[in-house]
Amino acid sequence: MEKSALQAARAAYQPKLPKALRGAVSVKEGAATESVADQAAIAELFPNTYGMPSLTFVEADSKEAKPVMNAGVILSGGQAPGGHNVIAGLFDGLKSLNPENKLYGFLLGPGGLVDHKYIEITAELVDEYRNTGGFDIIGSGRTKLESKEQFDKGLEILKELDIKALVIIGGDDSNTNACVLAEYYAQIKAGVQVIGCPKTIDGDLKNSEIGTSFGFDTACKVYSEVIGNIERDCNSAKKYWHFIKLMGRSASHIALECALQTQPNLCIISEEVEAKNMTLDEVVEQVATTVANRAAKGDNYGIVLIPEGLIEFIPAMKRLIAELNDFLAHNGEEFAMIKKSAKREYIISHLSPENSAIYASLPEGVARQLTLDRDPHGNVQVSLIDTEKLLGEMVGTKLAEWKKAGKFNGKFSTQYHFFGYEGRCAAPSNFDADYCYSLGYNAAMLIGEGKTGYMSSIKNLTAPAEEWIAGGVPITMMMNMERRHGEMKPVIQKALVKLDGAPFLEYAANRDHWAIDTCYIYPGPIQYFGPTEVCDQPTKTLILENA
Ligand code: FBP
Repeated sequence: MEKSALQAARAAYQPKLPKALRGAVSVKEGAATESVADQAAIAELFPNTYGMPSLTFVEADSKEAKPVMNAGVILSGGQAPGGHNVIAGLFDGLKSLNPENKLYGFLLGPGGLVDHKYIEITAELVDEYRNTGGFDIIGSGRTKLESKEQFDKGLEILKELDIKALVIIGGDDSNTNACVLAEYYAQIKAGVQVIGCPKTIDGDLKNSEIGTSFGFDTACKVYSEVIGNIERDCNSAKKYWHFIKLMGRSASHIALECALQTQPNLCIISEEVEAKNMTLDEVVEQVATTVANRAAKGDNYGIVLIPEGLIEFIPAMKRLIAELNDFLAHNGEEFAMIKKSAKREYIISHLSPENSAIYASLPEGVARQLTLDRDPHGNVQVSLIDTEKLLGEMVGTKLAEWKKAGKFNGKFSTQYHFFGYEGRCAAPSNFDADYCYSLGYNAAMLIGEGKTGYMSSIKNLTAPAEEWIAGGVPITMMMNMERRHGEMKPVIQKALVKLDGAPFLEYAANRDHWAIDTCYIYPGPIQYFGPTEVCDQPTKTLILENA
């Protein structure tokens, strides 16, 4: 593979490991754990993997030779910067346990395990991908691993390749499935360990034991660079309002972090909209008021950040989507047969009066987007909904009304942007390069200790990498029971933006000032070489949460 000069230089970068993982390791067991909620129900569903202790690795005097073993790895769900380094760390960690160990990669996500599609990850292959972005070394996919048939089919290939441990790199849903798989293989005594790794740019897989999911750092820095560029353009020409939608299927962590890095005029936080029980019209009013206030001082330009999950957090829209989900689950085939031009009327005539009225009031494009296919986990594909345009157009309509009433006397021209795919495969920042390599290496150490049902955990992330704390967290510890497709299921609790958390409070303390004045910050591109305070800073979210 041909490399750019930067790629060639980055290939030589040796990611930093926590001190405890740099030589021989031994494991220290903590106290027994409990799930975050619904303890009795989770304990009953996971009799073999519930209540295990949390683990910490510490330096040991001498290295114990481990028997030869093969391992497998799967990349699951959306891409996130640093995935290749998780695999590189896992590969190096396995080789440090025993140079004869082999690593197999299942292709295009969990489906590769079920369909027996795999490659051996060799030293030459892994060297091609060190410190690069993307998941293309083996590809990723969203097949949901959940049925006994899939688990048994997977076990056939694991046995054939003599694989004793499987590492699943994924978000909350994929790690939930990893935990179910670990439990099942333990129950049937399959002799296969399952270890999870916390991945997602969305940043919503985190808790007391997992500081952040990998990829969040790089993705936010890439988006913030581009938002900063747009702010500068905006501040130069002073003629547009830019509506920028940012990825994050549910949680608004990406939008909030980018707001802290770039200080836009407004950042909508879905969790706040939900907590305040706001209607779509109230959200529109909030944006229009910001536009009008700036116009009153002659500033007909600005920046609005919008989290892509917003639509599902507006309580009335949430109720509409819930009814649509149920309705389409039961009537999907009939709906697919209806002529395109009649689909809207068909939905309107079948929903409850409240939801039907809301659906009918939505612009054509958004209404259609809400009926598109769900992802394999049953989620509306919010990245396909043009929320930024919906908001911009509705704000335009409101300002036109205000103009007639003499309440607005400015200009309102819009530009729309959606940042998501641009950042998911970016070359990892130093933070993500080090964090991901450590997560992978650490996963190998958990395998070496014979553990299953654990998530690889690296803590103390605002300190220099050598002081990071490596260990494992039982995945059951992160679980609670939630209603999914009409049934109560054990799932990893999603971490939404906390309205009493330090990152949101920091934004809330500054937003009135940022709304009216122009306080933009232009963060510029990720830097790899140079002073630590420029190259090795974690996100503001992590710094504020750990302050
Ligand atoms: P994961 O939760 O699997 O990491 O994916 C998150 C995400 O990047 C969201 O931000 C976005 O809504 C979604 O993936 C897009 O999915 P797709 O890649 O299937 O279009």
